[in-house]
Amino acid sequence: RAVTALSRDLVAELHRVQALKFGRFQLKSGIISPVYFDLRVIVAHPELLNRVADLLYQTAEDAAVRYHSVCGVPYTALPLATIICSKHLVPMLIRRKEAKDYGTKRLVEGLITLGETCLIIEDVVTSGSSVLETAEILRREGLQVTDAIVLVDREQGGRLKLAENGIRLHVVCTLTRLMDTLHTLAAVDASVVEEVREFIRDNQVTAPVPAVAKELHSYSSRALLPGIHPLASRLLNLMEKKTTNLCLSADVTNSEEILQLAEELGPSICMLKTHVDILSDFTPEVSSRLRAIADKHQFLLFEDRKFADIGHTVKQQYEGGIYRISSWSDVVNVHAVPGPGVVQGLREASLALGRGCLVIAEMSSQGTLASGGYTKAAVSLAEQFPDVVFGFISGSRVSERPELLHVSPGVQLQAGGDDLGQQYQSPHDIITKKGSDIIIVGRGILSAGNRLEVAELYRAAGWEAYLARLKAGQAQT
Ligand code: 5BU
Repeated sequence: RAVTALSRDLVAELHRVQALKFGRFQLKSGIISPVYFDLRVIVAHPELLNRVADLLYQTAEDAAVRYHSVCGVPYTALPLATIICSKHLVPMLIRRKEAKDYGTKRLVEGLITLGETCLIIEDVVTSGSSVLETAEILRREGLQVTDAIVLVDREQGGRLKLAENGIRLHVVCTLTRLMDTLHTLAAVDASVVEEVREFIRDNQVTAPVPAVAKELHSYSSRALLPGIHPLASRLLNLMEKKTTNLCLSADVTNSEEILQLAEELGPSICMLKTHVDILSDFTPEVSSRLRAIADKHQFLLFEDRKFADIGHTVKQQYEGGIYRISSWSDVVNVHAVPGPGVVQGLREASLALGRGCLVIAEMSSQGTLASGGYTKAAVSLAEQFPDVVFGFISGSRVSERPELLHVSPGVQLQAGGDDLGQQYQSPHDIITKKGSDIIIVGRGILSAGNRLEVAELYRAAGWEAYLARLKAGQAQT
């Protein structure tokens, strides 16, 4: 198998057209670098453009990467992706870079088939964040991203960051190799080679503390924040007291089983999430017994009802029917799609009974439409009703306000998903990287032989992640 690498004459050519420059350059991160790549210039040199595209394609071939489509990170890699797709008859996807208007405009152009794999093409990787940003947008559209091909790796830690996010990086040439080649071509002095070597050594992006960790203090201190919803305050306090940020999603169909789960796992959880409409033998007695167990073991009840109608209907769905949800469930959630009326429908009963509501800002399912502009609109809807809404259902931190809680479904210790579009993240990633507060786990626990033992594993994983986040936050301040 041919091993792909940047040949000496190609390096010389890139240097000649000034696609790489030496001096003092400010990078996106603000760091001053002695070397700078400007691959944009190669569009003026069609032959060179073709050769670079061929090398990228060959690198993917050599690594036996499998993919259905190709997406270039805008803008520099766009022509490269175009050439690859055109020559090898691969469907291309174009990621839009303009953030504006993304409520109305598509973020990705091309044919998206859920679950298919898209290969990312990029010119230069530094921290990996540009590749990751494109990968996240593609993933939100329901595509898989497993591999990225890059012409030059600046060796500052991007490879590791991408690996942590499930992306293998395949590199045509490292910065070190490139410098060696330039030196043998007498294009740069030994002193420049040394300067670049030192720069690489001193500018590693080692697992940065996510910005979200900085302002997120302990659960108990957030419980005291002025203006915090009383239910959020109660929840945060009981989490700290019981050392748990685990919410069990008790998705079983038999009432005795759910009561038994509540009783047995009650001490390990901060909240028990129900879908009462999947119980085949629901009676009002079930909800009142659940209520008693919740009070005994000090956890909240959360009926995952996802209200999505006009306020007038939602009010009746919340207070009436056979489930009379407001009479026993501390927490419910709403979709933002109807607008403020959906929260207003809950308001009266919620205030009278001391209940609270979460707004669904993101969903864990593949191809969810709750992203981008929709998520932003859901956040501003939530922030309008601090007396009713105390947080979000989301897969990441969507609001900066520390008094709002983020509750995340789609959590399992093993990565993956199910065959109906569910996608899982680990407790560690959800809490430390995504800045969420509470993990919701269903089948991760329910499918275990010993549910209590596995629930304790999840409790420990979630709590350790929270402690790690606290420590990282303290180190910053
Ligand atoms: P699982 O077994 O851990 O996949 O269960 C997840 C639960 O969370 C299940 O009850 C869903 O209805 C619920 N859920 C979700 O998975 N994703 C979402 O975006 C929302 C709710 Br909202």
